[in-house]
Amino acid sequence: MADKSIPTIKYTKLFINNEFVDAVSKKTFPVINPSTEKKIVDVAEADKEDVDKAVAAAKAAFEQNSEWRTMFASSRGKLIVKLADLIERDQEYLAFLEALDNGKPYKDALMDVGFTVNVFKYYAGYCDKIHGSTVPSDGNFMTMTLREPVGVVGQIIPWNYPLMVLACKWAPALATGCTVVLKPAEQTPLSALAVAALAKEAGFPKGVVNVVPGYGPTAGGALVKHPDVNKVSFTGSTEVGNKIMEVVGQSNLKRVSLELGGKSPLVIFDDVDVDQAVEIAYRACFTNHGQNCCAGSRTYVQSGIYNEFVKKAAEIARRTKVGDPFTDTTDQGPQVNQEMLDKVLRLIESGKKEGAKLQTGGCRKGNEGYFVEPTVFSDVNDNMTIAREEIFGPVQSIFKFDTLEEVIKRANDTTYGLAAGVLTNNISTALAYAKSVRAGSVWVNCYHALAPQTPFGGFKQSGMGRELGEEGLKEYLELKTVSIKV
Ligand code: TXE
Repeated sequence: MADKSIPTIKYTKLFINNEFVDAVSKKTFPVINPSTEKKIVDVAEADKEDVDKAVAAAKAAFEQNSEWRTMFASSRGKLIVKLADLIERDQEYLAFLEALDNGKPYKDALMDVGFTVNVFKYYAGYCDKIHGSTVPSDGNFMTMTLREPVGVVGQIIPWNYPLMVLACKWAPALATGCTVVLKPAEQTPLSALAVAALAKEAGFPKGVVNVVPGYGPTAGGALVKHPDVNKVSFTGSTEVGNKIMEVVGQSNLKRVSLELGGKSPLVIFDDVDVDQAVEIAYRACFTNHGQNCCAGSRTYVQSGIYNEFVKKAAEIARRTKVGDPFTDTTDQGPQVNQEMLDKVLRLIESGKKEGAKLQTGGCRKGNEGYFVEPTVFSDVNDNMTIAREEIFGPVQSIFKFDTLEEVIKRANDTTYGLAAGVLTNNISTALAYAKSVRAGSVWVNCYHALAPQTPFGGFKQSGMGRELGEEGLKEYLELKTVSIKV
Protein backbone atom coordinates (compact mmCIF):
# COMPACT_ATOMS: atom_id res chain seq x y z
CA MET A 1 0.00 0.00 0.00
CA ALA A 2 1.65 3.19 -1.15
CA ASP A 3 -0.24 5.59 1.11
CA LYS A 4 0.30 4.66 4.75
CA SER A 5 -1.63 7.61 6.20
CA ILE A 6 -4.46 6.55 8.46
CA PRO A 7 -7.90 7.32 7.01
CA THR A 8 -10.49 8.52 9.51
CA ILE A 9 -12.25 5.85 11.50
CA LYS A 10 -15.83 6.87 10.91
CA TYR A 11 -17.84 4.43 13.01
CA THR A 12 -17.15 3.68 16.66
CA LYS A 13 -20.64 3.41 18.17
CA LEU A 14 -23.16 0.60 18.43
CA PHE A 15 -25.37 0.15 15.37
CA ILE A 16 -28.99 -0.41 16.42
CA ASN A 17 -32.11 0.23 14.33
CA ASN A 18 -30.05 1.84 11.56
CA GLU A 19 -28.52 4.41 13.93
CA PHE A 20 -25.10 4.69 15.51
CA VAL A 21 -25.65 5.15 19.25
CA ASP A 22 -23.66 5.26 22.48
CA ALA A 23 -23.89 2.38 24.92
CA VAL A 24 -26.56 2.87 27.60
CA SER A 25 -23.76 2.89 30.18
CA LYS A 26 -21.74 5.31 27.98
CA LYS A 27 -18.85 2.91 28.45
CA THR A 28 -16.22 2.45 25.75
CA PHE A 29 -13.29 0.10 25.29
CA PRO A 30 -9.97 0.63 23.53
CA VAL A 31 -9.14 -1.08 20.26
CA ILE A 32 -5.42 -1.79 20.05
CA ASN A 33 -3.15 -1.81 17.01
CA PRO A 34 -1.31 -5.15 17.32
CA SER A 35 1.62 -3.84 15.27
CA THR A 36 2.39 -1.01 17.70
CA GLU A 37 0.49 -2.02 20.89
CA LYS A 38 -0.98 1.52 20.84
CA LYS A 39 -4.64 2.44 21.02
CA ILE A 40 -6.33 3.05 17.67
CA VAL A 41 -9.63 4.35 18.98
CA ASP A 42 -12.28 3.85 21.68
CA VAL A 43 -15.43 1.98 20.69
CA ALA A 44 -18.79 1.96 22.48
CA GLU A 45 -19.06 -1.09 24.74
CA ALA A 46 -22.35 -2.98 24.58
CA ASP A 47 -23.70 -4.71 27.66
CA LYS A 48 -26.96 -6.49 28.43
CA GLU A 49 -29.15 -3.34 28.11
CA ASP A 50 -27.73 -2.60 24.67
CA VAL A 51 -28.16 -6.19 23.55
CA ASP A 52 -31.78 -5.99 24.74
CA LYS A 53 -32.29 -2.88 22.58
CA ALA A 54 -30.67 -4.50 19.56
CA VAL A 55 -32.69 -7.71 19.94
CA ALA A 56 -35.90 -5.67 20.30
CA ALA A 57 -35.04 -3.84 17.06
CA ALA A 58 -34.33 -7.13 15.27
CA LYS A 59 -37.55 -8.61 16.64
CA ALA A 60 -39.63 -5.65 15.45
CA ALA A 61 -38.02 -5.89 12.01
CA PHE A 62 -39.06 -9.55 11.92
CA GLU A 63 -42.75 -8.88 12.80
CA GLN A 64 -45.20 -10.51 10.41
CA ASN A 65 -46.16 -7.35 8.52
CA SER A 66 -42.87 -5.52 8.68
CA GLU A 67 -41.27 -4.04 5.60
CA TRP A 68 -38.64 -6.78 5.71
CA ARG A 69 -41.09 -9.68 6.04
CA THR A 70 -43.34 -8.42 3.28
CA MET A 71 -40.55 -7.58 0.86
CA PHE A 72 -40.43 -9.70 -2.32
CA ALA A 73 -37.74 -12.34 -2.07
CA SER A 74 -36.21 -11.02 -5.30
CA SER A 75 -36.04 -7.51 -3.80
CA ARG A 76 -34.19 -8.95 -0.81
CA GLY A 77 -31.72 -10.40 -3.30
CA LYS A 78 -31.26 -7.00 -4.93
CA LEU A 79 -30.56 -5.40 -1.54
CA ILE A 80 -27.88 -7.98 -0.81
CA VAL A 81 -26.28 -7.39 -4.22
CA LYS A 82 -26.34 -3.65 -3.49
CA LEU A 83 -24.56 -4.26 -0.19
CA ALA A 84 -21.97 -6.41 -1.99
CA ASP A 85 -21.42 -3.61 -4.52
CA LEU A 86 -20.94 -1.04 -1.76
CA ILE A 87 -18.43 -3.32 -0.01
CA GLU A 88 -16.59 -3.59 -3.33
CA ARG A 89 -16.72 0.20 -3.76
CA ASP A 90 -15.15 0.65 -0.30
CA GLN A 91 -12.80 -2.31 -0.50
CA GLU A 92 -9.66 -0.31 0.19
CA TYR A 93 -11.10 1.37 3.24
CA LEU A 94 -12.44 -1.92 4.61
CA ALA A 95 -9.14 -3.69 3.97
CA PHE A 96 -7.40 -0.85 5.73
CA LEU A 97 -9.58 -1.27 8.84
CA GLU A 98 -9.07 -5.02 8.75
CA ALA A 99 -5.28 -4.73 8.53
CA LEU A 100 -5.23 -2.05 11.20
CA ASP A 101 -6.97 -3.79 14.10
CA ASN A 102 -6.24 -7.40 13.10
CA GLY A 103 -2.65 -6.91 11.94
CA LYS A 104 -2.93 -9.01 8.78
CA PRO A 105 -1.07 -7.74 5.68
CA TYR A 106 -3.14 -5.19 3.78
CA LYS A 107 -2.83 -7.22 0.57
CA ASP A 108 -4.34 -10.24 2.36
CA ALA A 109 -7.09 -8.08 3.83
CA LEU A 110 -7.97 -6.95 0.30
CA MET A 111 -8.40 -10.61 -0.68
CA ASP A 112 -10.64 -11.12 2.36
CA VAL A 113 -12.83 -8.25 1.14
CA GLY A 114 -13.02 -9.92 -2.29
CA PHE A 115 -14.18 -13.17 -0.69
CA THR A 116 -16.71 -11.21 1.39
CA VAL A 117 -18.21 -9.66 -1.75
CA ASN A 118 -18.41 -13.07 -3.42
CA VAL A 119 -20.21 -14.62 -0.45
CA PHE A 120 -22.85 -11.89 -0.45
CA LYS A 121 -23.37 -12.21 -4.20
CA TYR A 122 -23.58 -16.00 -3.99
CA TYR A 123 -26.32 -15.94 -1.36
CA ALA A 124 -28.16 -13.01 -3.00
CA GLY A 125 -29.02 -15.36 -5.85
CA TYR A 126 -30.69 -17.79 -3.47
CA CYS A 127 -33.32 -15.40 -2.09
CA ASP A 128 -36.05 -16.30 -4.59
CA LYS A 129 -35.03 -19.94 -4.91
CA ILE A 130 -35.75 -21.09 -1.37
CA HIS A 131 -38.68 -23.44 -1.60
CA GLY A 132 -40.19 -26.55 -0.07
CA SER A 133 -41.75 -29.53 -1.80
CA THR A 134 -45.03 -31.35 -2.23
CA VAL A 135 -45.35 -34.60 -0.31
CA PRO A 136 -47.44 -37.65 -1.34
CA SER A 137 -48.71 -38.22 2.21
CA ASP A 138 -51.06 -41.09 3.17
CA GLY A 139 -54.73 -40.04 3.42
CA ASN A 140 -56.75 -37.47 1.52
CA PHE A 141 -54.36 -34.64 1.92
CA MET A 142 -52.47 -32.28 -0.22
CA THR A 143 -49.25 -31.80 1.73
CA MET A 144 -46.48 -29.32 1.15
CA THR A 145 -43.45 -28.06 3.00
CA LEU A 146 -42.44 -24.43 3.39
CA ARG A 147 -39.03 -23.16 4.34
CA GLU A 148 -39.22 -20.14 6.60
CA PRO A 149 -36.60 -17.91 8.22
CA VAL A 150 -35.66 -18.98 11.72
CA GLY A 151 -36.17 -15.43 13.05
CA VAL A 152 -33.90 -13.23 15.13
CA VAL A 153 -30.34 -14.47 14.91
CA GLY A 154 -27.51 -13.70 17.33
CA GLN A 155 -24.11 -13.99 15.70
CA ILE A 156 -20.83 -13.93 17.58
CA ILE A 157 -17.63 -13.78 15.58
CA PRO A 158 -13.87 -13.89 16.21
CA TRP A 159 -11.03 -11.62 15.19
CA ASN A 160 -9.08 -13.74 12.69
CA TYR A 161 -11.26 -13.08 9.62
CA PRO A 162 -13.69 -10.39 10.81
CA LEU A 163 -15.17 -9.53 7.40
CA MET A 164 -15.19 -13.00 5.91
CA VAL A 165 -16.88 -14.52 8.93
CA LEU A 166 -19.39 -11.67 9.00
CA ALA A 167 -20.23 -12.45 5.37
CA CYS A 168 -20.56 -16.18 6.07
CA LYS A 169 -23.15 -15.32 8.73
CA TRP A 170 -24.97 -12.27 7.39
CA ALA A 171 -25.37 -13.38 3.79
CA PRO A 172 -27.35 -16.60 4.42
CA ALA A 173 -29.26 -15.00 7.31
CA LEU A 174 -30.38 -12.09 5.12
CA ALA A 175 -31.04 -14.30 2.10
CA THR A 176 -33.49 -16.37 4.12
CA GLY A 177 -35.16 -13.27 5.60
CA CYS A 178 -33.85 -13.45 9.17
CA THR A 179 -32.82 -10.40 11.19
CA VAL A 180 -29.44 -10.15 12.84
CA VAL A 181 -27.67 -8.94 15.96
CA LEU A 182 -23.92 -9.34 15.49
CA LYS A 183 -21.30 -9.15 18.20
CA PRO A 184 -17.89 -8.70 16.62
CA ALA A 185 -14.74 -9.68 18.51
CA GLU A 186 -13.57 -7.04 20.96
CA GLN A 187 -10.18 -6.97 19.23
CA THR A 188 -11.58 -6.20 15.75
CA PRO A 189 -14.91 -4.35 15.76
CA LEU A 190 -14.09 -1.72 13.14
CA SER A 191 -14.90 -3.43 9.84
CA ALA A 192 -18.28 -4.74 11.05
CA LEU A 193 -19.37 -1.21 12.00
CA ALA A 194 -18.31 0.07 8.58
CA VAL A 195 -20.31 -2.68 6.85
CA ALA A 196 -23.32 -1.85 9.04
CA ALA A 197 -23.18 1.71 7.68
CA LEU A 198 -23.12 0.27 4.16
CA ALA A 199 -26.17 -1.88 4.93
CA LYS A 200 -28.03 1.29 5.84
CA GLU A 201 -26.80 2.98 2.67
CA ALA A 202 -27.93 -0.03 0.62
CA GLY A 203 -31.44 0.45 2.01
CA PHE A 204 -31.95 -2.42 4.48
CA PRO A 205 -34.95 -1.53 6.68
CA LYS A 206 -34.13 -0.53 10.23
CA GLY A 207 -33.53 -3.34 12.69
CA VAL A 208 -32.60 -5.92 10.05
CA VAL A 209 -28.92 -5.76 10.96
CA ASN A 210 -27.54 -4.56 14.28
CA VAL A 211 -23.96 -4.57 15.55
CA VAL A 212 -23.07 -4.55 19.23
CA PRO A 213 -19.32 -4.49 19.91
CA GLY A 214 -18.36 -5.56 23.41
CA TYR A 215 -16.84 -8.37 25.41
CA GLY A 216 -17.69 -12.07 25.26
CA PRO A 217 -19.10 -12.86 28.70
CA THR A 218 -21.16 -9.61 28.82
CA ALA A 219 -22.45 -8.67 25.35
CA GLY A 220 -21.92 -12.13 23.88
CA GLY A 221 -23.38 -13.85 26.94
CA ALA A 222 -26.48 -11.62 26.88
CA LEU A 223 -27.10 -12.51 23.26
CA VAL A 224 -26.75 -16.23 23.90
CA LYS A 225 -29.14 -16.10 26.87
CA HIS A 226 -31.72 -13.82 25.28
CA PRO A 227 -35.19 -15.41 25.13
CA ASP A 228 -36.12 -13.51 21.94
CA VAL A 229 -33.14 -14.77 19.99
CA ASN A 230 -34.18 -17.78 17.91
CA LYS A 231 -30.77 -18.91 16.82
CA VAL A 232 -27.17 -18.30 17.73
CA SER A 233 -24.35 -18.77 15.29
CA PHE A 234 -20.90 -18.71 16.82
CA THR A 235 -17.36 -18.89 15.50
CA GLY A 236 -14.59 -19.07 18.07
CA SER A 237 -12.94 -21.37 20.57
CA THR A 238 -14.20 -24.84 21.43
CA GLU A 239 -14.19 -23.75 25.08
CA VAL A 240 -16.72 -20.95 24.48
CA GLY A 241 -18.68 -23.19 22.09
CA ASN A 242 -19.19 -25.58 25.00
CA LYS A 243 -20.34 -22.75 27.26
CA ILE A 244 -22.83 -21.61 24.63
CA MET A 245 -24.36 -25.09 24.46
CA GLU A 246 -24.81 -25.06 28.25
CA VAL A 247 -26.46 -21.64 28.32
CA VAL A 248 -28.74 -22.46 25.40
CA GLY A 249 -29.79 -25.66 27.15
CA GLN A 250 -30.78 -23.62 30.17
CA SER A 251 -32.56 -20.82 28.27
CA ASN A 252 -34.85 -21.20 25.26
CA LEU A 253 -33.31 -24.04 23.21
CA LYS A 254 -32.48 -21.64 20.43
CA ARG A 255 -30.95 -23.20 17.34
CA VAL A 256 -27.18 -23.34 17.49
CA SER A 257 -24.43 -23.57 14.95
CA LEU A 258 -20.81 -23.61 16.01
CA GLU A 259 -17.63 -23.25 13.99
CA LEU A 260 -14.80 -23.98 16.40
CA GLY A 261 -11.12 -24.79 16.55
CA GLY A 262 -9.05 -27.40 14.75
CA LYS A 263 -5.78 -29.28 14.62
CA SER A 264 -5.88 -30.25 10.99
CA PRO A 265 -3.52 -32.83 9.48
CA LEU A 266 -1.87 -32.42 6.10
CA VAL A 267 -0.44 -35.75 4.95
CA ILE A 268 2.31 -35.78 2.32
CA PHE A 269 3.27 -38.99 0.50
CA ASP A 270 6.72 -39.50 -0.98
CA ASP A 271 5.51 -39.66 -4.62
CA VAL A 272 5.03 -35.88 -4.80
CA ASP A 273 7.24 -33.03 -5.97
CA VAL A 274 8.89 -32.01 -2.71
CA ASP A 275 9.28 -28.30 -3.52
CA GLN A 276 5.60 -28.00 -4.39
CA ALA A 277 4.60 -29.94 -1.29
CA VAL A 278 6.71 -27.70 0.93
CA GLU A 279 5.02 -24.63 -0.55
CA ILE A 280 1.49 -26.04 -0.09
CA ALA A 281 2.27 -27.12 3.47
CA TYR A 282 3.74 -23.70 4.24
CA ARG A 283 0.58 -21.91 3.09
CA ALA A 284 -1.62 -24.47 4.82
CA CYS A 285 0.04 -23.68 8.13
CA PHE A 286 1.23 -20.07 7.99
CA THR A 287 -1.66 -18.32 6.20
CA ASN A 288 -3.01 -15.49 8.36
CA HIS A 289 -0.06 -16.02 10.76
CA GLY A 290 -1.49 -19.43 11.63
CA GLN A 291 -4.59 -17.75 13.06
CA ASN A 292 -6.83 -19.93 11.03
CA CYS A 293 -9.34 -22.48 12.26
CA CYS A 294 -8.48 -24.88 9.44
CA ALA A 295 -4.70 -24.31 9.50
CA GLY A 296 -2.80 -27.43 8.47
CA SER A 297 -0.86 -27.34 11.71
CA ARG A 298 0.12 -31.04 11.75
CA THR A 299 2.31 -31.85 8.75
CA TYR A 300 2.78 -35.63 8.30
CA VAL A 301 5.60 -36.47 5.87
CA GLN A 302 6.38 -39.97 4.58
CA SER A 303 9.83 -41.20 5.56
CA GLY A 304 11.27 -41.35 1.99
CA ILE A 305 11.22 -37.54 1.64
CA TYR A 306 11.20 -36.57 5.32
CA ASN A 307 14.74 -35.16 5.67
CA GLU A 308 14.60 -33.18 2.43
CA PHE A 309 11.15 -31.86 3.32
CA VAL A 310 12.19 -30.70 6.80
CA LYS A 311 15.21 -28.84 5.44
CA LYS A 312 13.15 -27.08 2.78
CA ALA A 313 10.26 -26.32 5.15
CA ALA A 314 12.66 -24.51 7.46
CA GLU A 315 14.14 -22.59 4.52
CA ILE A 316 10.79 -21.33 3.24
CA ALA A 317 9.66 -20.34 6.75
CA ARG A 318 12.93 -18.44 7.26
CA ARG A 319 12.24 -16.43 4.09
CA THR A 320 8.89 -15.11 5.45
CA LYS A 321 8.92 -11.32 5.72
CA VAL A 322 7.49 -10.44 9.11
CA GLY A 323 6.59 -6.82 9.78
CA ASP A 324 4.32 -3.86 9.13
CA PRO A 325 1.02 -4.99 7.56
CA PHE A 326 1.01 -1.90 5.35
CA THR A 327 4.34 -2.65 3.67
CA ASP A 328 3.80 -4.33 0.30
CA THR A 329 6.39 -7.04 0.82
CA THR A 330 5.13 -8.17 4.25
CA ASP A 331 3.95 -11.79 4.42
CA GLN A 332 3.19 -11.94 8.12
CA GLY A 333 2.03 -9.25 10.54
CA PRO A 334 1.66 -9.47 14.31
CA GLN A 335 -0.50 -11.92 16.26
CA VAL A 336 -3.73 -10.23 17.26
CA ASN A 337 -3.00 -9.38 20.91
CA GLN A 338 -0.82 -9.96 23.95
CA GLU A 339 -2.89 -12.94 25.04
CA MET A 340 -2.43 -14.74 21.71
CA LEU A 341 1.28 -13.81 21.64
CA ASP A 342 1.69 -15.34 25.12
CA LYS A 343 -0.25 -18.46 24.13
CA VAL A 344 1.84 -19.04 21.00
CA LEU A 345 5.14 -18.47 22.87
CA ARG A 346 4.02 -20.79 25.68
CA LEU A 347 3.26 -23.55 23.20
CA ILE A 348 6.58 -23.03 21.40
CA GLU A 349 8.36 -23.39 24.75
CA SER A 350 6.44 -26.61 25.42
CA GLY A 351 7.63 -27.97 22.06
CA LYS A 352 11.23 -27.22 22.96
CA LYS A 353 10.88 -28.76 26.43
CA GLU A 354 9.08 -31.88 25.26
CA GLY A 355 11.84 -32.73 22.80
CA ALA A 356 10.68 -31.55 19.37
CA LYS A 357 13.58 -30.36 17.20
CA LEU A 358 13.44 -26.62 16.55
CA GLN A 359 14.43 -26.05 12.91
CA THR A 360 13.83 -22.32 12.74
CA GLY A 361 12.17 -19.49 14.67
CA GLY A 362 11.04 -20.15 18.20
CA CYS A 363 10.98 -16.62 19.63
CA ARG A 364 9.12 -13.35 19.69
CA LYS A 365 10.31 -11.00 16.95
CA GLY A 366 11.32 -7.53 18.16
CA ASN A 367 9.87 -5.98 21.26
CA GLU A 368 7.12 -3.76 19.91
CA GLY A 369 4.03 -5.38 18.42
CA TYR A 370 2.95 -8.97 18.88
CA PHE A 371 5.25 -10.47 16.23
CA VAL A 372 6.38 -14.10 16.32
CA GLU A 373 9.13 -15.69 14.25
CA PRO A 374 7.78 -18.29 11.82
CA THR A 375 8.61 -21.49 13.63
CA VAL A 376 9.18 -25.03 12.37
CA PHE A 377 9.54 -28.08 14.58
CA SER A 378 10.50 -31.49 13.23
CA ASP A 379 10.58 -34.84 15.06
CA VAL A 380 7.26 -34.05 16.66
CA ASN A 381 5.58 -36.92 18.41
CA ASP A 382 1.83 -37.41 18.61
CA ASN A 383 1.63 -36.92 22.36
CA MET A 384 3.44 -33.60 22.59
CA THR A 385 1.41 -30.56 23.56
CA ILE A 386 2.15 -28.92 20.18
CA ALA A 387 0.69 -31.99 18.48
CA ARG A 388 -2.57 -31.82 20.43
CA GLU A 389 -3.42 -28.19 21.28
CA GLU A 390 -4.55 -25.62 18.74
CA ILE A 391 -1.64 -23.15 18.64
CA PHE A 392 -3.28 -20.53 16.40
CA GLY A 393 0.09 -19.10 15.48
CA PRO A 394 2.89 -19.42 12.90
CA VAL A 395 4.15 -22.79 14.11
CA GLN A 396 4.52 -25.87 11.92
CA SER A 397 4.91 -29.30 13.51
CA ILE A 398 6.37 -31.97 11.23
CA PHE A 399 5.81 -35.69 11.93
CA LYS A 400 7.29 -38.72 10.17
CA PHE A 401 5.15 -41.65 8.96
CA ASP A 402 5.53 -44.83 6.92
CA THR A 403 2.19 -46.24 5.79
CA LEU A 404 -1.28 -45.04 4.78
CA GLU A 405 -3.02 -47.11 7.46
CA GLU A 406 -0.74 -45.74 10.14
CA VAL A 407 -1.14 -42.12 9.10
CA ILE A 408 -4.94 -42.30 8.87
CA LYS A 409 -5.05 -43.52 12.44
CA ARG A 410 -2.72 -40.80 13.61
CA ALA A 411 -4.48 -38.05 11.60
CA ASN A 412 -7.75 -39.03 13.29
CA ASP A 413 -6.25 -39.14 16.78
CA THR A 414 -7.55 -35.71 17.77
CA THR A 415 -10.66 -34.27 19.39
CA TYR A 416 -11.00 -31.92 16.41
CA GLY A 417 -12.25 -32.58 12.88
CA LEU A 418 -12.42 -29.39 10.86
CA ALA A 419 -10.18 -29.98 7.85
CA ALA A 420 -7.58 -32.33 6.44
CA GLY A 421 -5.30 -32.43 3.43
CA VAL A 422 -3.40 -35.01 1.44
CA LEU A 423 -0.71 -34.62 -1.21
CA THR A 424 -0.08 -37.63 -3.45
CA ASN A 425 -0.12 -38.65 -7.11
CA ASN A 426 -1.78 -41.95 -6.28
CA ILE A 427 -5.55 -41.62 -6.71
CA SER A 428 -6.31 -44.69 -4.59
CA THR A 429 -4.24 -43.35 -1.71
CA ALA A 430 -5.93 -39.95 -1.99
CA LEU A 431 -9.43 -41.45 -2.02
CA ALA A 432 -8.72 -43.89 0.80
CA TYR A 433 -7.51 -41.00 2.91
CA ALA A 434 -10.40 -38.72 1.93
CA LYS A 435 -12.91 -41.41 2.91
CA SER A 436 -11.27 -42.31 6.20
CA VAL A 437 -10.31 -38.99 7.68
CA ARG A 438 -12.84 -37.61 10.17
CA ALA A 439 -13.02 -33.97 9.05
CA GLY A 440 -15.56 -31.62 7.51
CA SER A 441 -13.36 -30.62 4.56
CA VAL A 442 -10.71 -32.71 2.82
CA TRP A 443 -8.36 -31.08 0.35
CA VAL A 444 -6.48 -33.25 -2.14
CA ASN A 445 -3.31 -31.83 -3.71
CA CYS A 446 -4.28 -28.40 -2.43
CA TYR A 447 -5.22 -26.73 0.84
CA HIS A 448 -7.65 -24.01 1.94
CA ALA A 449 -9.81 -24.62 -1.13
CA LEU A 450 -12.68 -22.64 0.36
CA ALA A 451 -15.27 -21.00 -1.84
CA PRO A 452 -18.73 -19.47 -1.30
CA GLN A 453 -20.21 -22.63 -2.83
CA THR A 454 -18.42 -25.18 -0.60
CA PRO A 455 -19.99 -26.22 2.71
CA PHE A 456 -17.59 -25.76 5.60
CA GLY A 457 -17.77 -26.99 9.19
CA GLY A 458 -16.51 -29.47 11.68
CA PHE A 459 -16.76 -33.08 12.76
CA LYS A 460 -16.28 -33.84 16.46
CA GLN A 461 -15.35 -30.87 18.66
CA SER A 462 -14.72 -28.59 15.70
CA GLY A 463 -18.36 -27.65 15.73
CA MET A 464 -21.83 -28.34 14.47
CA GLY A 465 -23.68 -27.14 11.41
CA ARG A 466 -22.21 -25.88 8.17
CA GLU A 467 -21.48 -22.49 6.68
CA LEU A 468 -21.27 -21.58 2.99
CA GLY A 469 -22.91 -23.44 0.13
CA GLU A 470 -26.54 -24.48 0.15
CA GLU A 471 -26.01 -26.22 3.50
CA GLY A 472 -25.16 -22.86 5.03
CA LEU A 473 -28.54 -21.52 4.00
CA LYS A 474 -30.39 -24.37 5.71
CA GLU A 475 -28.93 -23.31 9.05
CA TYR A 476 -31.20 -20.25 8.91
CA LEU A 477 -34.40 -22.02 7.88
CA GLU A 478 -37.20 -23.76 9.73
CA LEU A 479 -39.19 -26.40 7.89
CA LYS A 480 -42.99 -26.21 8.08
CA THR A 481 -45.35 -28.94 6.88
CA VAL A 482 -48.80 -27.85 5.70
CA SER A 483 -51.42 -30.56 5.15
CA ILE A 484 -54.66 -29.62 3.41
CA LYS A 485 -57.68 -31.95 3.64
CA VAL A 486 -58.99 -32.56 0.16
O1 TXE B 1 -11.70 -16.97 21.42
P1 TXE B 1 -13.15 -16.80 22.03
P2 TXE B 1 -10.37 -16.16 21.74
C1 TXE B 1 -9.45 -20.43 19.13
C2 TXE B 1 -7.94 -20.29 19.01
C3 TXE B 1 -7.63 -19.19 19.95
C4 TXE B 1 -8.61 -19.49 21.07
C5 TXE B 1 -8.95 -18.34 21.97
O2 TXE B 1 -7.31 -21.48 19.44
O3 TXE B 1 -6.30 -19.21 20.39
O4 TXE B 1 -9.76 -19.92 20.40
O5 TXE B 1 -9.30 -17.19 21.21
C6 TXE B 1 -16.81 -14.17 22.17
N1 TXE B 1 -20.30 -15.95 25.52
N2 TXE B 1 -10.16 -19.65 18.12
O6 TXE B 1 -10.19 -15.98 23.20
O7 TXE B 1 -13.03 -16.39 23.46
C7 TXE B 1 -15.64 -13.22 22.03
O8 TXE B 1 -15.97 -11.94 22.54
C8 TXE B 1 -20.47 -15.47 24.29
C9 TXE B 1 -10.62 -20.36 16.96
O9 TXE B 1 -10.37 -14.94 20.93
O10 TXE B 1 -13.90 -18.02 21.70
C10 TXE B 1 -15.42 -13.25 20.53
O11 TXE B 1 -16.37 -12.41 19.89
N3 TXE B 1 -19.45 -15.04 23.52
C11 TXE B 1 -11.55 -19.59 16.15
C12 TXE B 1 -15.69 -14.71 20.18
O12 TXE B 1 -16.49 -15.21 21.24
C13 TXE B 1 -18.21 -15.11 24.01
C14 TXE B 1 -11.36 -18.13 16.06
C15 TXE B 1 -14.45 -15.59 20.05
O13 TXE B 1 -13.73 -15.53 21.25
C16 TXE B 1 -17.96 -15.61 25.30
C17 TXE B 1 -10.92 -17.54 17.31
C18 TXE B 1 -19.08 -16.03 26.07
N4 TXE B 1 -18.93 -16.53 27.30
C19 TXE B 1 -10.31 -18.30 18.26
N5 TXE B 1 -16.63 -15.57 25.52
C20 TXE B 1 -12.02 -20.14 14.85
N6 TXE B 1 -12.87 -21.17 14.92
O14 TXE B 1 -11.70 -19.65 13.80
C21 TXE B 1 -16.06 -15.05 24.42
N7 TXE B 1 -17.00 -14.77 23.50
